[in-house]
Amino acid sequence: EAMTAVSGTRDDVLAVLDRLGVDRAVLAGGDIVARSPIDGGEAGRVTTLSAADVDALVRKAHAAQLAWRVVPAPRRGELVRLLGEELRAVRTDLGLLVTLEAGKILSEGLGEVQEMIDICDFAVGLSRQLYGLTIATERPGHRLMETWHPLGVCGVISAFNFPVAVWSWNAALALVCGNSVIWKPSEKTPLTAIAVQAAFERAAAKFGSAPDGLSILAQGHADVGQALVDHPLVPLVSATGSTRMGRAVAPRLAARFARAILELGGNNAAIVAPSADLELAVRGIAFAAMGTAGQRCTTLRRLIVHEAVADRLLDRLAAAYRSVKVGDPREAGTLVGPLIDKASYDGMVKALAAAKAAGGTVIGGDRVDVGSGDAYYVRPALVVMPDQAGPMLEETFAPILYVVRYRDLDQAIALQNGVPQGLASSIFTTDMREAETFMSPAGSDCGIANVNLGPSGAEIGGAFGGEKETGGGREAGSDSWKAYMRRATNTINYSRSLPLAQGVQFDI
Ligand code: UN1
Repeated sequence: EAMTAVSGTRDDVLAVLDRLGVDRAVLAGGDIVARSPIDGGEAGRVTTLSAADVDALVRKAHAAQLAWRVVPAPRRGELVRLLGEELRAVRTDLGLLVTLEAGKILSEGLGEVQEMIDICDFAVGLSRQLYGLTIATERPGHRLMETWHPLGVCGVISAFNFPVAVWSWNAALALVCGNSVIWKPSEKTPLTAIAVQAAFERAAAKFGSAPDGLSILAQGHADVGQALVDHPLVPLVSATGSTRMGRAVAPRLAARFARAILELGGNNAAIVAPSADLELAVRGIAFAAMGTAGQRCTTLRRLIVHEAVADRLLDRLAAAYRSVKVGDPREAGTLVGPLIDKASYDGMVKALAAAKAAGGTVIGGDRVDVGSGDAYYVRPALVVMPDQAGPMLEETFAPILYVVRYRDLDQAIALQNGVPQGLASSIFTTDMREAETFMSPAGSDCGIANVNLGPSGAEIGGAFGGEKETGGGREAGSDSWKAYMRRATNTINYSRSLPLAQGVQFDI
């Protein structure tokens, strides 16, 4: 497959940075390369911090937090409301920059910024709802209640694939909860981070009285992330990335009793039952498996299909895989953009070879020539496996959908749960018993379990995250905010006597 040469990202990046109010001088030099996976072109280099710089920044963020924690929460919400306004104003351009830097198609780039706006709105509402309980006390003349207090400096380590939304899930909540934020973005997406920081600074300027250092961008390599993870003034680190990264981060946080919100690998499955609406299933599977070129942590990677419908479904899927438009994500009609880099492509090649060695039949998966050797486009791969084994048990961050057949639902659920990761899952069925069983305690073991849609594309209103090797963290909606606060239990004695709990007598 050859297509017209893809190029011109450097000019696009410079133009969009101008519109986003980011000085082109940020590209003047440094040791992080700002490049676009669309053509592999470099826009310039960005300066980074070293681990030794982190201490001063954490101290600055800490000082900011001490001032911020006593600002009333609804007032803190006002800053996040202004951030949401800034994001609305730059939605199109920031979305385009996500496309340029992460390679997402335009509607997904925009969707990511929309997700930022949504979480800001959610957090503004929350800023008046950081409720603690009042609890029935066993003692007369007493009141028992809980109060939620700000926690401190929150570290955020994010990945290339959601270069802006993940920061916002954490930052919007952390800020209304009375915390400051230090963000170490992926080295692969430095420019989107700079643009987001600029939007935050405009919001802070409009707010007027935000302490300096409330949100700090710390670009750098793994040593900068590690310095954040090890800093005693950082009580919480929210880290998104591979399970390998999580294994490095979690023990270090545990060693100093800091909190971790870990959003690690997913190996997400969909079950297609005999009663499924196949038309709808094909569309749901196509978006979940091929969208974002298979580079979401929620991407559908395993399809578990009932043998009665497997042939029909596979025929339709194979047609979709053959026809889906792969190419420049800036172009209308493109559904699959580039992989982020060569390492990602190499990982896909390796996984497909392993799948073949394990008896898999591969449809698609070839590299697509775009006239630039430094860009890595692939036709998504559909791999029919004899059983769930080999590379199917791992997360390969590329568009590979493995397919296995099943006979009965218990077997399908066992397959769904039979991998080390536990992020997202789904079932396509119109049988109420099957759907409910899938969502029951004996069903999917994931943090996300959907019915009649794929595992990806979560809204911000729900808690986002997963179990097992996915790390157990929850971000965004529901009561995820509680992770960014500390809970104080308060007992107040308004009587003139001192009744002890559990009826203990201690008369002196
Ligand atoms: C991720 O891939 O890191 O559910 C997050 C989704 C998105 C978030 C994905 N809202 O696909």
